[in-house]
Amino acid sequence: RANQGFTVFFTGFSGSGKSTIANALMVKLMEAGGRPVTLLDGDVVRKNLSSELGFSKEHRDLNIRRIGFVASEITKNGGIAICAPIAPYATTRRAVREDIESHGAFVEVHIATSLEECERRDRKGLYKMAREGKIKEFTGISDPYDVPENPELRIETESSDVDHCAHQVILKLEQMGLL
Ligand code: GGZ
Repeated sequence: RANQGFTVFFTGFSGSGKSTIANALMVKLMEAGGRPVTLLDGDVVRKNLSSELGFSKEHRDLNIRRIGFVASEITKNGGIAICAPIAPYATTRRAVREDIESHGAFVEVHIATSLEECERRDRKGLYKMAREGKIKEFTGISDPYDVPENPELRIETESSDVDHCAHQVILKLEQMGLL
């Protein structure tokens, strides 16, 4: 078990801290050494693998299924995949979980930063544009987000720093016998 492949799948709002925590986790896993780690970050995937897609339910689902496919190939070959899309639909997350669990472990991590906090930070100004109607179908504002009911881990970012959040994932992976 200790050398089986696995996927850490982050989900949460835009600006919740998924990318930041995913990057910190990647550094920790690489320091731990030995195994290749692949980060499939939301905006990098959108630029390279899903560049023709928008944000309708159909397109978001396609995007998540593509990410899930790549992660399952990595997991199958004994690697570590870290995914960090919004992934707003529970049924799509479930489908990806089932695909990956046939090859290794799937660790769903809900980055539970509240919408209010994401909008207050508004690092990229996207929430303001969404409120003004300049961006349509914006998750949390004019598009749905299904809160994960049974994630392996839920992280409250408002009370701890990035390093602590990433460490919580490491502890969970150890607890699951994956590290
Ligand atoms: C949500 C959007 C939208 C809409 C552009 N809704 O903070 P960001 O900028 O870097 O993260 C968001 C990213 C979401 O892409 P994902 O591939 O993670 O979404 S999904 O899992 O639903 O496929 C945001 C930006 O793209 N963005 N328009 N309408 N986020």
